[in-house]
Amino acid sequence: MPKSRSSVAAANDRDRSEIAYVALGSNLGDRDGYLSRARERIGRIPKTRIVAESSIAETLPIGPAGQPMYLNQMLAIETSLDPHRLLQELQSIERDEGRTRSVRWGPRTLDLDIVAFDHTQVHSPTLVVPHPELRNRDFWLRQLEELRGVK
Ligand code: PH2
Ligand code: MG
Ligand code: MG
Repeated sequence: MPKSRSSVAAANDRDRSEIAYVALGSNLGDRDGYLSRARERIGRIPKTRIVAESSIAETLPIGPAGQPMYLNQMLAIETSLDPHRLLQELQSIERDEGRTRSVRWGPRTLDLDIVAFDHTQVHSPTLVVPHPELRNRDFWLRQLEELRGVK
């Protein structure tokens, strides 16, 4: 028997949308270009729209020494995608923008992290939200404040 429309939708969607906070980071190559393409691509994720953009901060690299400075930004998005589906979409954008996964916390062209949801927590082997590093990154905390203040 063919799957009903509702059971197909249930695999990827939630009943209602919610606000997610997505961190953008880049410390290799044309950093502004990577962030700008990331915003453009995130705006085209299905069932998702950008609600607000934080300012862009230049930040000291956390992790192995000798890396270039980062540009970091955060977006508030409204999405009805399931958190793991959203993660897949973000990882696909990272791959398209030349991201390779080698050194932990090493330099990267584009890093997209789900930092928090307004009403959901996730604890799975592939995704933890709120992001475990949120409390340790003052620039994320500031950008999250900025975004929660405007919506
Ligand atoms: N991301 C990392 C490792 N180190 N440092 C800064 N300044 N900004 C980041 O976004 C960042 C980092 C791994 O996700
Ligand atoms: Mg990261
Ligand atoms: Mg990441």
